[in-house]
Amino acid sequence: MRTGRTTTVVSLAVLVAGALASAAEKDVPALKDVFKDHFLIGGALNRRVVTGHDPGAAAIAEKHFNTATAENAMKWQSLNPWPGRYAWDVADSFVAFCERNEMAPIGHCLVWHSQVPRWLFRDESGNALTREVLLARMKDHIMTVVGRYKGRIKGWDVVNEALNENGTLRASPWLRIIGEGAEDKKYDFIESAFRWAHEADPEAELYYNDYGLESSKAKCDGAVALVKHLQSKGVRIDGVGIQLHASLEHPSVEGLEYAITSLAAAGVKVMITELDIRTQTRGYRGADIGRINRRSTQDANADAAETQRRLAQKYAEIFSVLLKHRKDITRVTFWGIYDGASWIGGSPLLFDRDYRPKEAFFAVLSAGRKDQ
Ligand code: 9MR
Repeated sequence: MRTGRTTTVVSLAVLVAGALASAAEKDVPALKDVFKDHFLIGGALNRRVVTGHDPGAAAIAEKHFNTATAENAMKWQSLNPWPGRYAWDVADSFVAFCERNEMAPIGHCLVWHSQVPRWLFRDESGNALTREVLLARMKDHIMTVVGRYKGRIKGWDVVNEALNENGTLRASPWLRIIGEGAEDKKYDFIESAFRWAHEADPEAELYYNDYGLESSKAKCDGAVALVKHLQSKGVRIDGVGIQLHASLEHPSVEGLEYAITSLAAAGVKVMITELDIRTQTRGYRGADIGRINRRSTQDANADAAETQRRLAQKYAEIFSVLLKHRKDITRVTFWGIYDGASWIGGSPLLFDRDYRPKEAFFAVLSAGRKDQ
């Protein structure tokens, strides 16, 4: 059993460690200053950060980021878990946090097949919806959510992860129900989502966001086709987000450059929207959340010095590519702030579990400084 004395000693140790970590943090330059002439720098913020329960992470975000994305708070399941009922608290806190700290807020995400409530694709009797009813639900959701934050969100991930690895559209309920299996209706759900988002907030930028664009040329070509389709219909699309959930071996420089240059050539802004580098060497390593099992990817090697060195090298390589293409890249957002709160476990970010900058942080810093 823990005595009062042990608790005091432990708390003191935690306080001292925290103070040392924040002292170390104070000495380092802010990433947003280092990259200010190139692109915005940001991170995904979770509920604890925006509601004041993780001050260490909030301090890092305030210092280093000039943009932020809601990690989960604006997903359909979080905002609209029951028909007609919305839970705004955390999303409101996210937007307020960004405004207090002068970070451009990014809304994530309006139309996705994941993190959606069960009721969404079924009627009251449990039957599949018709195209018209699903379109009406989508419109209602987009007008409500985008409308609520009108004028306060810099840009929305309007459609997330709609493509397969081979560049065809994923057979999600959105495609199946609204597309009705007809070739000439396949882009309808995407087109409608972008039109309504624009109607709800004409000033907001609108993005398509996906993973694996840097590792599959076919998938990247699919994103280019999607952009061109929207453009041919006169529908606003400002940018494409390359999520960039990387690993110590992936992506190749060539794959990343292919994605950046092909998307830029299609006439949209390119953004890196969910950057992290997976350090575990076991288990499934892609970004398909349906296949992630965190326990199976536990790996003691993630914190080893050798892993940290390789992590720093991979970050340096990625940033050298991003800086080379900076005229086409408007934003780079990390998927989280520090290792302790990453979705993926291991050691994938620039700050460790004690909020201290890692070797990877200094590698990114020096890549930026070389280019100033
Ligand atoms: O980081 C998010 C994690 O907390 C959630 O449990 C997960 C569930 O959907 O979603 C994570 O974020 C995903 C993002 O919204 C879209 N691209 C992949 C991200 C990592 O899974």
